[in-house]
Amino acid sequence: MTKGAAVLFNKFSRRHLARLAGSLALGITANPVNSSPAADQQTQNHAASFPIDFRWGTATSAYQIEGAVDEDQRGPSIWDSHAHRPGTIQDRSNADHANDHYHLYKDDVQLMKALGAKAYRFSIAWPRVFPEGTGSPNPKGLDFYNRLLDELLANGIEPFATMYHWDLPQTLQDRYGGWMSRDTSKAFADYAGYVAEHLSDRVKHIFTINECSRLVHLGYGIGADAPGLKLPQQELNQVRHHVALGHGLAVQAIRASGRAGTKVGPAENLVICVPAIETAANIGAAETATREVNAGYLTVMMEGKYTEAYLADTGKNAPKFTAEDLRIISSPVDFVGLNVYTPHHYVVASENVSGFTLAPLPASFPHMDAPWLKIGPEAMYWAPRHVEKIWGVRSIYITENGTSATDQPAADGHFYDVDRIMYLRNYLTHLQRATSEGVPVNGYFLWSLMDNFEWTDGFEKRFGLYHVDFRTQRRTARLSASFYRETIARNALV
Ligand code: GBH
Repeated sequence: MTKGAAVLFNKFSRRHLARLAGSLALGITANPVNSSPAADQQTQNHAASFPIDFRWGTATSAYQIEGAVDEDQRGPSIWDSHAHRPGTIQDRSNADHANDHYHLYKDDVQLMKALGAKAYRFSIAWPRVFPEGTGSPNPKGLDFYNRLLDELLANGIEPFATMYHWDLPQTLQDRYGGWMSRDTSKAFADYAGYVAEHLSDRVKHIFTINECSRLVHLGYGIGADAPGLKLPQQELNQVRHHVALGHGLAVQAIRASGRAGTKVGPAENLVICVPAIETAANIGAAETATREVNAGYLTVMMEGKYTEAYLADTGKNAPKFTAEDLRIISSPVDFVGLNVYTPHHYVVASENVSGFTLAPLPASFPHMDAPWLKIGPEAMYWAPRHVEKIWGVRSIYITENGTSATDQPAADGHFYDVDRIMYLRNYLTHLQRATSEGVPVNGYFLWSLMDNFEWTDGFEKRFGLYHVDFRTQRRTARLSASFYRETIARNALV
């Protein structure tokens, strides 16, 4: 399959690639499509305008790609149970096999290499390393990540590891009710420390938890995601607190057990508040809104306190916590990871008590291949800019950005996912705006390297630069893979 991918790249002519290069520059030139040598020149200039050591990568997560759920003593996770429960997954699928990355990881590293990507964000499956959640580690589970790391490094790709991308060991759900108990927060820290101790000779950047808010809201609030619970408000707020606590405890454990210089931070889906019109008043209001709407997540992690409005809103249902908890939650981090897909709110300054109005989105607001995937490229500017401005964060990674799309093979067999390219080009233009203004973004991980198990959407939503045929496991480069190689990755070579 690796060969197949390379062949496909070669079928796109230089002229074709030059045109692609010209189109990335769309955001900064009035003269868009141009296949003359000047277009190549523009690309060079464009690329050079990202910081020289900027990390360009792709991203995946364990349960979404690995498969091999019963191999080498991996324990069951809450997502195995959830996906096998009737009625949970759109296409009635599960990730028992998924992309079979557990066996095909070497080929998949070659896919990254073919893109020219120099970094890779993946997640470690807790139930492979500790099948029971706690207790005895499973050396065979850890060995998979040893092999993966060695393969990445041998191919010049820098690994960035996420400790928790939602695949909680089922035993911890059974024993503690998962994140309903702070025993799970502690177990998470023990696991994270163990992994850091064994892998931080090769992994220098570690993310704690992927998207706290999604796992809390969808997993314990509305029950769509694993573990499929619909908790009353107080218990839900307590889960949120335990997840934040798990993050903080893991930061401390990774520092205590990892090699000196190991860097650690969260990978959050910040609720992004965009100023509807860029006036000073609206920008200020958008910052105020960002602090409030993220109160249970990034705000408490950065500030070590829940905002007054959050405590007032939750009232008698507020989480129970100690001052010590808040100190742990706000343990200093080395960077903040941000998953940026969509603007969540457009903000207008207001005279009301909060100082802001969240504008309702008209039904006409455009979106990509899912109603939640609203198209607002400026979210890619405002997310990191707010995080720097509000909390003084000095290092930011875009840990995910991308879109699903419905392209089918054309008559010539190629996947022309021009809508994905449109989406990426526009978001990247705003990322460039951020870095060129000095917002300290150090890297970008495109979601996703390849189509994979998209949680409750099953295999129906495809986010990959590579198309995957899940019957044959054949990977085929889409046009967006050429876009990545010819424009995005070139910057890493400047
Ligand atoms: C990320 O979440 C995940 O980290 C990643 O694993 C996933 O594959 C990727 O994005 C693509 O979705 O259906 O109306 O309830 C992205 C943020 C927040 C997007 C919750 C989906 C559900 C909206 N997600 N949202 S809805």
